[in-house]
Amino acid sequence: MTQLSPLVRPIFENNLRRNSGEPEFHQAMREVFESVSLAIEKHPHYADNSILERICEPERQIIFRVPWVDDAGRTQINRGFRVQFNSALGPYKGGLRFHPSVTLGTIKFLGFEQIFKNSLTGMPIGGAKGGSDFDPKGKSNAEIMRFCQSFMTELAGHIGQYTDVPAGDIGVGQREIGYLFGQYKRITNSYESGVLTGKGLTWGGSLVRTEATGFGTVFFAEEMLRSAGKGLEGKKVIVSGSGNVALFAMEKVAQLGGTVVACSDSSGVVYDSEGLDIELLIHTKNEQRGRLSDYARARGSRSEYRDAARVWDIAAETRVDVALPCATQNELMADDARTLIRSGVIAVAEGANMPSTPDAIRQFRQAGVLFAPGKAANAGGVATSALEMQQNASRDSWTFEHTEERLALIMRSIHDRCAETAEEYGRPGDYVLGANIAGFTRVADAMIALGVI
Ligand code: NDP
Ligand code: 2IT
Repeated sequence: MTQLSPLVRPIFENNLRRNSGEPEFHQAMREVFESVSLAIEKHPHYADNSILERICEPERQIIFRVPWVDDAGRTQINRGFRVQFNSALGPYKGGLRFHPSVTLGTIKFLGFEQIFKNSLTGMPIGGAKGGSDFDPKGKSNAEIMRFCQSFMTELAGHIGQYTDVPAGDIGVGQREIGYLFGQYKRITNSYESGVLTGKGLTWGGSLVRTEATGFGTVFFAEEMLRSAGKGLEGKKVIVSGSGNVALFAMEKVAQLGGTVVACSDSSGVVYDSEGLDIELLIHTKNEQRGRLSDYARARGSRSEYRDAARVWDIAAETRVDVALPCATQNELMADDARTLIRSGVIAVAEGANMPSTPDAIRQFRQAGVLFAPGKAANAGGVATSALEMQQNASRDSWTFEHTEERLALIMRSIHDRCAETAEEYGRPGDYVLGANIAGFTRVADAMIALGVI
């Protein structure tokens, strides 16, 4: 691990003490500190008025009990979270994650990343994240609805179109946003469309929001490849996960002429050396709420399902040009990075939040692999959420083509902002450094302007 500069080390060490038992939050902070120390060296005023200390301290953290009754009539208890991290640039904005692994530390790492990601979009949105340790797997539709209603009964008092605008993340898609929005509307007796994003098209949603994170990740990968004189056309790609982000990343790869040969879920991997049938995959996952094993069954002998396998191991058997980790944090480790590098990988773009461990990123950097960190590459989701808010505010709805064009432009400008910042700091091609510094300086400038609050 590289030593942190003395400019930021005492702040980081103090933060470790004050946020004990939150290793993912520590990891996210450390990466930002490594980059931002260079910005402080160059522009010392960024150390004034404890900007870095303040940026690491959430403005508000809400933790609440979520009681609900299951189909057997038993009372169940979960824990709900909303961490409103930073509102210097606009109302708090960020998703809700429902997964049994969720802790306060998980939500803090995600909320912290969201500050810089939202800043990079250039749009007026602050950073937040929320969620629950509720496990949606195996729950009936009625149980999901009762849980969402109970969750929103508590959350409603803390959000609003000018205050905090949640959206989806792992385990929270359009169905959950629907139940959450319904309960908010009922509690407030007001049709406040802009309070949540990721809504359905007939009740205030935006075209392209469903596809946006995956599409945006692939737009970013394409920009990165283009800057190296290459492109996705003809490339072999593997993707981890098979949820919202992964599915639409795969769709866009196929549209741009690449071939996705493997993807995964938490149970296993599907591998098809000729390319996955993306349409069937989307149908199986989204229409049937099926698993990858169901897809493999429907696809027949053309695809191979490997129970409990790791998707990155596929790179040991076949050439892989591009990897898109789109499942969850710390899912791509140093050994996986080495496997990918040996396979010939030239680009990695993170659709998930912090999917690569610091050791894996170091491997990619040393091997000269183009590497796009999640806070830049997956920003298309939240950027399109901001476009949904714009449409809600103007009571308008845009066409698919117009909205996708806006998304593509935003991803290009994020790419260029990261690349130019990396150049400016003497580290051309270092998208991690570029994303962290460009994200940080915009928030820091606003915080300085708003005074010590
Ligand atoms: P989904 O719930 O739609 O899909 C998650 C996928 O990842 C599923 O295939 C799931 O498998 C797999 N997965 C989740 N947790 C684990 C785990 N602990 N181990 C192995 N596999 C796992 O979520 P999204 O696609 O929305 O989110 C994926 C990632 O993208 C997350 O990191 C999220 O924070 C990030 N992201 C999402 C955005 C969005 O707009 N939705 C925007 C930006 C980033 P299984 O079904 O078996 O659990
Ligand atoms: O991690 C993310 O950026 C998201 N889950 C999307 C957040 C949003 O508000 O659309």
